[in-house]
Amino acid sequence: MSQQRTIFHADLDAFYVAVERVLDPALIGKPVIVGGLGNRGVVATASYEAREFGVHSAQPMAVARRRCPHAVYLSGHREKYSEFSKRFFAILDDFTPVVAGVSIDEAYLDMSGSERLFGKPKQVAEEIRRRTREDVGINVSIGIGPSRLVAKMASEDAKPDGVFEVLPEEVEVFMASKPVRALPGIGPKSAEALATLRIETLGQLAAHPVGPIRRALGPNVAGWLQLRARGVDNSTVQTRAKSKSISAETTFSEDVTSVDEMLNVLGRLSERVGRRLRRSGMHARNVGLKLRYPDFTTVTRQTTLQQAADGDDAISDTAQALLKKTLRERAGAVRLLGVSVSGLGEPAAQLSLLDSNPQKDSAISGAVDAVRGRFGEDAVRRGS
Ligand code: TTP
Ligand code: MG
Repeated sequence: MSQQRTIFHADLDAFYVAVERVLDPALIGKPVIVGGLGNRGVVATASYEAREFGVHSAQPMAVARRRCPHAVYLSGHREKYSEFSKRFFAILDDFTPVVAGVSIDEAYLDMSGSERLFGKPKQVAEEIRRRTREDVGINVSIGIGPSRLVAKMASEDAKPDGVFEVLPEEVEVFMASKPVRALPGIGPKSAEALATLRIETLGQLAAHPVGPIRRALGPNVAGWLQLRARGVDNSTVQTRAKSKSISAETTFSEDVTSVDEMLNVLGRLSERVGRRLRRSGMHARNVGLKLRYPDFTTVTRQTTLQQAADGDDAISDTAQALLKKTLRERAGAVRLLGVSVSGLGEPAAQLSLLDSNPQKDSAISGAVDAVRGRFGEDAVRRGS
């Protein structure tokens, strides 16, 4: 028997429009269409208000203008979209090392076995949604299922701005009622061919004798499609290549003035970064601090460690020293704090004979990770 898997499919809602609305809140609530505005332009995305008029992605802009003449039309800000995308993926990285980005606003997460650490899948999904809303300013919908395929289809039902979970025992019923077009891989031509066999739903597709389907769609895909129609999908979530830095940051709902509180927050962010660093099996040479003042002036600084490390103390001591230095130059309230590590590499082999002993710090931090793994995030908070 194979291990039960829990896969998330996270997809930002009307992504380009959502970014435009962060940049210009006056667009909220209005039909907004982003895309090529020239004669031969196409729609990149339409807000849900515009979709009600039959506007959708990849549609010729001329058609959109006929269907929804009163919409706001924008050519968009490409650079901003990748910046927001990065921030979204940084949040996902906090929840599992197994994240596969499949487009600018969409990713699969393998959350199998993470319940001990984070809670029930639905709670975790709501937490991801909350952080995305607060840190990126955009709604994300999340589908949960025992495979990538089911998670992907569930996220369609989650939209907009929701979570939809399909439990393993619900998969068959969930799939059966869907039209064949809902299955990724079945386009208009395949749907037409299936319609001639009176196959409209995935349930009908799964139950139909395979012979006629082979003749309609070809011998190679028929059996595979029937399995998929029942929700069978064993593909794994393939992670991106190892990233070159790891970071965590937080934007405060109210600006923070107390230096003690800032130091505390840096401690917690350092633990988060440290945990991910140790999970990656790498040691970091540099520790960085990011600080944003209420007027949005943003300062980033970094220190190179004497010796590459992966312990919470090395990270948080360095980040806290950078904070003190930064505040000496400009004291005042702070809107955002972040901690990062970079210069990642394989751990050095020999033990340090210096006072600061990264291996010892690492061993303690590793033990803390293990306890957290068993009892949850708040079980252990290291004293400083
Ligand atoms: P999608 O996630 O497919 O669409 P969306 O985020 O706009 O809306 P939703 O997920 O709520 O249904 O695509 C993400 C972005 O990619 C989209 O905002 C714009 C861009 N895009 C195009 O430029 N052309 C396209 O044909 C599609 C589908 C998307
Ligand atoms: Mg999207």
